[in-house]
Amino acid sequence: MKTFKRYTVTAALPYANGPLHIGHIAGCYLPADIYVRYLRSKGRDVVFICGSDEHGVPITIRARKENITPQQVVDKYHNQMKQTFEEMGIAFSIYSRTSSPVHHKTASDIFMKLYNKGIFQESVTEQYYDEKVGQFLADRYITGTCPNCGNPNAYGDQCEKCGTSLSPLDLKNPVSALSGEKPVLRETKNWFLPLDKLQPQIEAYINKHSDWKPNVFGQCKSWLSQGLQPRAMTRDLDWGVKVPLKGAENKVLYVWFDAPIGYISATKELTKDWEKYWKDEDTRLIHFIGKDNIVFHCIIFPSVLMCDGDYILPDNVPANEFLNLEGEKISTSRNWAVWVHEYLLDFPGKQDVMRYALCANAPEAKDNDFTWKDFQARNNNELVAILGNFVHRTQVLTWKYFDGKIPHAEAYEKSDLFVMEELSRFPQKIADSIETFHFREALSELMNLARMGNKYLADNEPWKAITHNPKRVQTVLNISQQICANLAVLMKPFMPFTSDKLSKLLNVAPLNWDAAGKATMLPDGHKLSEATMLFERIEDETVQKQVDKLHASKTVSETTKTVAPSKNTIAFEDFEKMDLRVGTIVNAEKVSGADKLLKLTVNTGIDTRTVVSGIAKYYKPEQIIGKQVCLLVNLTPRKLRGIESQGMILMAENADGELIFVSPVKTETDNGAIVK
Ligand code: B3M
Ligand code: ZN
Repeated sequence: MKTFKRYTVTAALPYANGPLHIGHIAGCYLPADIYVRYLRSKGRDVVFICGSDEHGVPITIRARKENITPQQVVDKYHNQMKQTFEEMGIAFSIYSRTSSPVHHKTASDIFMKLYNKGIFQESVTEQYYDEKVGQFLADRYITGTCPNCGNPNAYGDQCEKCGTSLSPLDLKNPVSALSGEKPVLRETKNWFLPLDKLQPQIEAYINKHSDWKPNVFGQCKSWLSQGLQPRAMTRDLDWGVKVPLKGAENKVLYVWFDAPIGYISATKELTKDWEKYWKDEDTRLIHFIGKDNIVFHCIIFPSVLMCDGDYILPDNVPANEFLNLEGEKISTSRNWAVWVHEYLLDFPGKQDVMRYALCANAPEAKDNDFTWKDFQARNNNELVAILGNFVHRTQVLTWKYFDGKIPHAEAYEKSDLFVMEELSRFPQKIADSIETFHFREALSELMNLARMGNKYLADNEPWKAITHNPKRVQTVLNISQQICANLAVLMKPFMPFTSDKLSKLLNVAPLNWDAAGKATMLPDGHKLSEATMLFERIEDETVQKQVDKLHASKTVSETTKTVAPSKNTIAFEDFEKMDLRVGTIVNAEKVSGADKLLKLTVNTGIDTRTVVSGIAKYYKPEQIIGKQVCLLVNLTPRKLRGIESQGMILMAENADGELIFVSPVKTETDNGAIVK
């Protein structure tokens, strides 16, 4: 493997259109920070680059919603995000912003360089135009029905329900989000990056990186296999980096052209020496991102860099999958999120607990779920019970028996030698995992070191040995303290605040990675600082409060803003005609040839009957067997796909257009109970 002289590590530039939530942190900022802190600890030359992405439609959409200008939006959120990152200990070398003059110049210079090289293809295409507001419509400003799944609220670039990427022309019944009117098609000229022609070069580049994470490499291959298409690098919008060409006055650079260049601009702002971080083959360029940004970082940005010709290409793009929250997708618009700035207020001084929980449960290979229960368990059962407990016992015993001074280790026994031998392997083990972007694994190795310490104490019982063999206690506590000192070094990338706290407890200056692995980090007689706890328990009511807050502040999605108008009133007698009951689904199976339908067997309390329900898209049979539901039992039976359906299950359509059960809230309601 090639050795590099220096590293340029970037983390995706978050849109400055709202506060940061834990999904952002888990997705790319925390892994990037762990990686960089590790490299710094190894004494490597590294710049860690990030900043706000202040262009693009997400900003203008926000501005419209808040009824302020796009500039006001980015000013507001840029500062807030910058502060949140700092407080979470995400230690960028620079946190810049794409509205900076340096960035506008850098992006437009690179655009002009490609233009002058004759790279762009000028094409006139038809774009949707809103005649009422006199504006071309960005893909995101057009909504309509998804041709793939029928979601009526799909966007012009993507259907968020089925995940298909779309172009505005694919949508059925398109509507302008600006005016609510039906848009018209109008011709406009734009400059396209001919990805189709670049495909062979890009393919060669991707193929050299089959070591990338399977999710990343796989996505690239699938894009390539579909055949790359030219992509417009300019857009008919008024917010962004102006296109530096005559006749393009009302156009800006495509946000995905300018944003990754933001990494370069920020490095320029950071250091006069920026070129070596971007143009020297001995520099390793690594982009940490979330999975929705893969194609932009692995295909489009490298294409731009290749066309420019002066830059190195990304050597790795360790993208994470998504983090869900309490079983649901994190959603800004539905306010289903744990906002980091709120966490910091609610849990002062507990940055590392969240860092730990997010890393231990990071969506590295698949989407993962954050729950407050898991957060509590990670804290109580791991940080407090394993790591904190080991360090605390070691400190307290050393104070008790040796007045807070590191005792001299007398003769080593076999078990001591074994522990020291194991200890010597941890730095490399953890480093190997970090260097290959397996941060969960790295963190669990760190905890294994603390576990080993606990076991060592438990096996040797210094609290008993002190009465008959104080010399033995000296050795045991000496080694235990050395483990603590190692922990302080090795935990730093993951839990920098706790690492500093532990270094203070041990009364040592923070040390670098290569100092670890030895059982001689603390010399005999070294005086410790007073013993305090590293972590404290988190009680049930504390996390319950967070869960309650989450549910209470959940808002109904904007996508359901078209709430159906209420129907005509009916007489009570009419309502009474409906026989609604609680029943239990005792069996469920697919209906062959009908991908929407499930054949359910329901115990209604009255009888056990068959109900055919159009919910196959939302539930797998095995998920719903045993579930209690409400159903209408006196509906005239009707045949669906040859099966007689004897009733109807009550379902509600949620904000994402999915059907969810209307279930009795208290479980274990008797089947047959009347719903009224
Ligand atoms: N702002 C997209 C995002 O936040 C985008 C990343 C830019 S990285 C150059 O998902
Ligand atoms: Zn769809």
